[in-house]
This record gives sequence, structure tokens and C-alpha cells, in this order.
Amino acid sequence: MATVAYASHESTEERTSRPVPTDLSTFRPSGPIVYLVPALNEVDNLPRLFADLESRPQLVPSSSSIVVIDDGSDDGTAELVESYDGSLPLKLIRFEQNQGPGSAFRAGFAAALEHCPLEGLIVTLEADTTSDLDSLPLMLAHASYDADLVLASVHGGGRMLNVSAYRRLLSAGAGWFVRTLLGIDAQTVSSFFRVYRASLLHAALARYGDGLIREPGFACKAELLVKLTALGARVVEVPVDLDATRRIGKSRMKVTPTLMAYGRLMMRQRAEQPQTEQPAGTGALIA
Ligand SMILES: Nc1nc2c(ncn2[C@@H]2O[C@H](COP(=O)(O)OP(=O)(O)O)[C@@H](O)[C@H]2O)c(=O)[nH]1
Ligand SMILES: [Mg+2]
Repeated sequence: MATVAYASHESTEERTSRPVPTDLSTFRPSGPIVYLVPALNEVDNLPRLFADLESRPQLVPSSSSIVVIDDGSDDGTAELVESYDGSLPLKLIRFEQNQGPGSAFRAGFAAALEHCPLEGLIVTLEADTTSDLDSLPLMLAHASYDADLVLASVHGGGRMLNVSAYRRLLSAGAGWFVRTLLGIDAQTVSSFFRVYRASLLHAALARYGDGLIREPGFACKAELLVKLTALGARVVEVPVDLDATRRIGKSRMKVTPTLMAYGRLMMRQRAEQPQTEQPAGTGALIA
């Protein structure tokens, strides 16, 4: 596990920073968890995600919710969620027209923070079940003990299984870009699988308002990481395996618009840096 951008502002007394317990079998987060699952035409994959979560009730403590953000799917994704009658506390946000995962996260965070207490956790997760949920207890534990943001890291100890060389290259390239050109010391920057402290997102929305996520597409994850790090978020990476054979259907990521968005992000960050950057140790975050 690599620790990145560990801001030195431990002065805020309420902020928790304790060692993560070695035995996670009895660990339970103290607050609810809100799962945000952006979905575009995932009718074939969502039943497996629901089954994965149903088989791990400890990951869905009381008052938790699982919010699927359907983004103009035409394959019955929304109808599948609406007709679900199992044990999971499912909710649906539905866009009639496709707006992209960045827009989905913007709506999802706003909805989650309306009800989620400061000690709650927000997990963002792909609908396609490619990320290994067995890593989630450790991610939740870090978010509860010593991190504000936990990244699932295929490049920081996890493995990319059955992933094409092209996609590996794109993913590694995104990491290089964010490290080298945006100055963030993280190995994996583009995975959707993350855990955020609700308190971090509250602080970020107070700081950036509607401008927190400006990228509507896949580059939103890098954008968020840059902005949250500038706020002084303590970021921890947990190794997570990604297995592409678990996905039915093709990736929905559009490569050219995503690359263009990374370029736009860099230009914008460079233009805005003097206003948004804070010196280390003065993070505005409160736990
Ligand atoms: N809301 C929303 N979700 C999307 C969109 N495109 C992809 N997704 C979802 O985002 C997640 C990641 O997409 P995926 O196709 O697996 O991308 P990859 O893992 O980078 O190949 C999946 O849950 C998709 O259903 C979109 O335009 N809007
Ligand atoms: Mg995927």
C-alpha cells in the first residue's frame, strides 16, 4: 500500500488518524455507506453487482443506500433497478439523456450528502463488477481510520487481469499524466472504485461549489483527485485486482474525448492553481 499526499494538518482534533486494525473480520464502519454506481447500459452486469453486495451484508450497514445513476441507458437498466425486490437498499437517479459519468457523480454526491452524516462514507463503484469487492473492507477501514480518500489501486499493488495491452497503456498513461503534469503522487488515478469520507466531500463542495466536478466524462476522477488533494485530503491507495472477464459487453469509455478532457484539465488547473492551491499543512478539511 502506498500513501500519497499525506497533508500535515493533524492539528484538527476531531480528525481521526489511528492505525487500521490488522483483523478486519469484525470491523464495521461507524456510519452509513452510500454507494454511487454510474451506469450506462449495464442491464447484463448489474444483477451480478447486486448479488456480490447481497452476499456481503457487512458492507451494507443500516441506513446505507446503493444509488444507481442511470444515464440515458436504452437497454432497460433503469427498469431493472426499479423492479429489484431483493434485500439491498437500492435507489435510482435517472437521466433521460446521456450526460457522462462526471455529471452522474455530481448528481450522486449531491444526493448522497443530503442525508449522509459527516462520519458516513461514500463508495463510488463501477456497475460492471470488474473490481474485487473483497478489497473493500480494507478500503473502508482506511477511510474510517487514517484517510479521507481511498483509491483502489491496480498500479499500486493490485493486478489488471485479462485487460488488453492498449487499456493498460491508457491507464498507466493517465497515471503518468496526473503525476507528472498535475503533481499528484498517486499510482492509480482513473479507477471509479474509491471511498470518500462524507466530511471530505462536504468540505470540497463548500470550497468549490458547483465547480467541484467540471469534467462531465471519465476525466472527472483525475479532476476530483487533484482538487481534493489541494484541499489537504489524506489519500491512501489500497491494492485491488481488476478482472475484465467479469464484465459482459464492452467498455463505455470513449478514448478520444477522455484524452482531450485530460488536456483541458491540465490547462484549467494551471490557469487556476494560484487561486485553488493551499500550502501543505493548511488544509481546510475537517473530519
Ligand atoms: N452515468 C454514466 N455512467 C457511465 C457512462 N459511461 C460509462 N459509465 C459507467 O461507468 C462505469 C465505468 O465504465 P466502463 O465502461 O466500465 O469503463 P472502463 O472500466 O474504463 O472500461 C460503468 O459502471 C459504466 O456503466 C456514462 O456516460 N454515464
Ligand atoms: Mg469498467
